[in-house]
Amino acid sequence: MCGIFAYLNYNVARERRYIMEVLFNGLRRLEYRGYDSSGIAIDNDLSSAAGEGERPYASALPLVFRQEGKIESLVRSVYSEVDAMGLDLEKSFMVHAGIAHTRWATHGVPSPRNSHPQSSGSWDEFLVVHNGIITNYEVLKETLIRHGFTFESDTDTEVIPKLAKFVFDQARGGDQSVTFSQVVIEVIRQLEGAYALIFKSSHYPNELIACRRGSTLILGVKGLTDEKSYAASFGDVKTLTADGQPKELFFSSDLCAIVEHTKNYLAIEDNEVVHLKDGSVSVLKFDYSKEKPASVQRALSVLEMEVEQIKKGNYDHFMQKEIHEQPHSLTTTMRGRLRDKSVVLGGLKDHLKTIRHSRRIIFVGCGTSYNAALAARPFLEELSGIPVTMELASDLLDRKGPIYREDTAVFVSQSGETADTLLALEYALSNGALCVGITNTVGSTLARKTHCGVHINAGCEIGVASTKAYTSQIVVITIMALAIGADSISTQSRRESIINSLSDLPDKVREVLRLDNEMKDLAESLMQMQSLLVFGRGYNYATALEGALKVKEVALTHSEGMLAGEMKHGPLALVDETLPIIVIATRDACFSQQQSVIQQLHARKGRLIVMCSSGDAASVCSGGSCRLIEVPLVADCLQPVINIIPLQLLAYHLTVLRGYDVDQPRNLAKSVTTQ
Ligand code: UD2
Ligand code: GLU
Ligand code: MG
Repeated sequence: MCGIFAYLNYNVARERRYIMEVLFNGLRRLEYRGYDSSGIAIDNDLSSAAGEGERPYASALPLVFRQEGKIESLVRSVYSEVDAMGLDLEKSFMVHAGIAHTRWATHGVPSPRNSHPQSSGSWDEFLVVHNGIITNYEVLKETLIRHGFTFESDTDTEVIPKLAKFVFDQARGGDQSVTFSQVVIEVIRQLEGAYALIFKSSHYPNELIACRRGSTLILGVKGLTDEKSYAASFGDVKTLTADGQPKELFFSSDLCAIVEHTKNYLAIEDNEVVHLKDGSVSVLKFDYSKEKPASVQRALSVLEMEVEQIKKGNYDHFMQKEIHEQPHSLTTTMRGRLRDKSVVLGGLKDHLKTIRHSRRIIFVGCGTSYNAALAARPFLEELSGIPVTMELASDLLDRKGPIYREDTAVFVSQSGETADTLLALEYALSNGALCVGITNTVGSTLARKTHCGVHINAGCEIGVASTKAYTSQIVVITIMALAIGADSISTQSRRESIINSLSDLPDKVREVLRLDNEMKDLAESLMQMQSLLVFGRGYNYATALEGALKVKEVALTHSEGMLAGEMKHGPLALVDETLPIIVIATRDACFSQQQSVIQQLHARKGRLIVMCSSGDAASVCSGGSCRLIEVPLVADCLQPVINIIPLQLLAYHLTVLRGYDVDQPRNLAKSVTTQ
């Protein structure tokens, strides 16, 4: 979670103000991931020497700015500080390395002192930005304190720059010349835990080093002389060599912050150390068991993402944009995957046989991703005939629930970086299960560590509350069920009818989105509520859970999704004239049971809102008064895709009306990369 961004311009003149703006903008692009504080480091001028004693290096002193709260408050404080110190913003640099960070505190409260860049001490000889957690920081800290270091923050991160200084001083003390990458490799040898790191050092001016273990980090390369794509040439050579050509290099925690600069990128892998120096990029692979890291050849990829995907366009919020984008995102999810009477999933076709022979299919996920799997589960059971069980990743880990070699474990995660899901994946891999990934993020840890899988291709999702990824996940799992069941003759006509419905789905989604104003009205009438219940069953049990989760996440209102079949076993006691209850009663095999639920709620004078299929209004609400949400009817197993949309809209409008932050709800982050 949280973010890293860095910008290095080489052989091209860039003014200080421009460099700062590129860094700020990078952070703004990463804002959606959630954070509580931020910071940047850029270079000062050579002549100025603030601080005590003699400067231990010849290059310019870095300037470090850190602030708690929103990025805009960092921006304001940086400009007022540089103004106060009379720093020349028009000063131009032919080469300059700047780093930036948004922090999601794991060790130490959000405060300027605990924000990153973290420093090696006075003179800021080494500066580090870090995403993740260093699990052995306490022992490292003790050792460093014994060597005379004093710590200023409560973070785990601070040991990293201090360790770098320690390694550097030791090598220098022994009169050895030591390269920046040698220092960094020596440092990461000592680190345990998960990290993405960028190092900046005044001993190695205008160089940057990035490395990762477990957290995503992307390098972007933009050539400036000609239109030549580095993607074409980089693959052939060991490194992107020092060709003297002007270029701009970027590091970022995800592609969203890079796409506006360049489409040439490299997804850095675990234990790779990427060194930017004199306009060259070299990649070293580090191995604990070996003394020396090996230089590796990596090819740049070309990004298939457009800048529009990361802008709000005509919408007020990303969540709103993403809700309304669903006809389009579902179309891209299905693109190339539906044939006339069959489906194709390139990522699964070689594994279908193994899946069909597995003794059990286990879905593993958290939050919305779990709900998406739950929504698609009945159809997968129907078509595969295999028992399908559901696991919340953290609970599976807590229980160490049994997983066998004969199992297929399907991991669902929008970001592909959800810590709990990744740990559950490690666990399932070690137990020998076939591991399948379902994710929105190409190059994510989940995509790389699973045996096979499917990308949902829903496009960048920026609102913290997942909307379009949810519906695309359901559709992908439904297509997966069709692929697994494709060898059975008895279900042929059922499969064909679902494939037809899938093709119509984007249009039906367009139709249900027209309820926008009606949902705003409903939100107004529910403004004062303390709590909301949502009852669903069958295909739409998941809709109840997910609808309630949306209301909780963004509208910050207590809300529970419940299995309607459980109503009489407790929840009925809550029913009175004030508590709003949404009952999902669209047409499917459970319709008559839901009708009887509505009758019983009427009998207790419940405050009902009924979601029904268009045309069913009169029949569902015969026994008393209720508010209706009429939605288009689609195939039963696809109805959850339609039914969630009014609830997404409701949560959205409630949030706006109440004046809360839609895209970055209190206390939540987009990708939960810590346990
Ligand atoms: C691939 C290409 C797509 C297009 C298409 C043409 C990628 C990412 N996709 O899409 O751009 O060229 O072929 O037919 O290049 N995988 C995992 N775990 C996961 C998700 C995916 O192992 O969690 C694997 C999967 O098994 C496959 C690869 O990643 O080997 C790509 O998966 P996909 O779903 O993008 O595949 P496909 O054929 O739809
Ligand atoms: N563990 C580090 C800290 O608390 C980094 C957290 C992050 O990923 O932003 O400062
Ligand atoms: Mg989520």
